[in-house]
Amino acid sequence: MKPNQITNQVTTNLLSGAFAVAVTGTASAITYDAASDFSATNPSGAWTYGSYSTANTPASFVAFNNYAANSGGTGLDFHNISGDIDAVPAVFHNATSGTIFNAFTTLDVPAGGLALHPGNLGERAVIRFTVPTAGLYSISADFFGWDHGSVWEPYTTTDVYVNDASNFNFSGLVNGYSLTVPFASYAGGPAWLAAGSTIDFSVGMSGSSGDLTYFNDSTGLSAQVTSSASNNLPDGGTTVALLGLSLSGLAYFRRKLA
Ligand SMILES: [Ca+2]
Repeated sequence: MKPNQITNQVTTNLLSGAFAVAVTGTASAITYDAASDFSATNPSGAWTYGSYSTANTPASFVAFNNYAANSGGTGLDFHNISGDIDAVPAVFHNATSGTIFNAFTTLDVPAGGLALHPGNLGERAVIRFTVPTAGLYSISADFFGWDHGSVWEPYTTTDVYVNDASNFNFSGLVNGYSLTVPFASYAGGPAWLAAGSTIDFSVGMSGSSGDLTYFNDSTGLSAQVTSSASNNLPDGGTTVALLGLSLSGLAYFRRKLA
């Protein structure tokens, strides 16, 4: 091996090393968790808290404009509409380290729990995820009945939806206390979503055809949206792949010169 061949081999290894670091450093999945990401600001990152003014019509989404920490002394932090006499529709969160029992005399919220409550006019409470970068995304979600009720209604009775433009159209009913309804309509792997498109997790007041009231309808939500690792590479990885080919070609060219 000639000295310049040794130099070329070292250069190739260094370039390969740099390439490997570049891939490792940028290609990681990102999970957005609605509950752990909960914030006093609205919107916050990828999440916006609000409601539909028209039943189950995503185009009618309006962001909440009021935030109340420790609402009513319950320990729950609320996003809702300023001046709303019932304080609902709302999205709220338990940031304490323990379960809050009997909040407003009717509901239990575990530590770190996130919940939605519909409005008296049929407004759906909504947590909206806005896609930050075009690419592949997967979703997992569970809805929970967290209201043990009162004389007005015995427990959570809500209809729940996960909607986006084309990939996810899940609906279910939460009829009961301490009940889990999993997001179950999408299990085919990640779907491609455009930047700026939205995924709505929403809760309405009617858990069954016979229930048309919004009383005691607090519904928990655990929701995670995960961005595939390739989303974080330039052009979904295409540029980096071409860069790798280019470096290989450069090394070959230098060897030929030697
Ligand atoms: Ca209801």
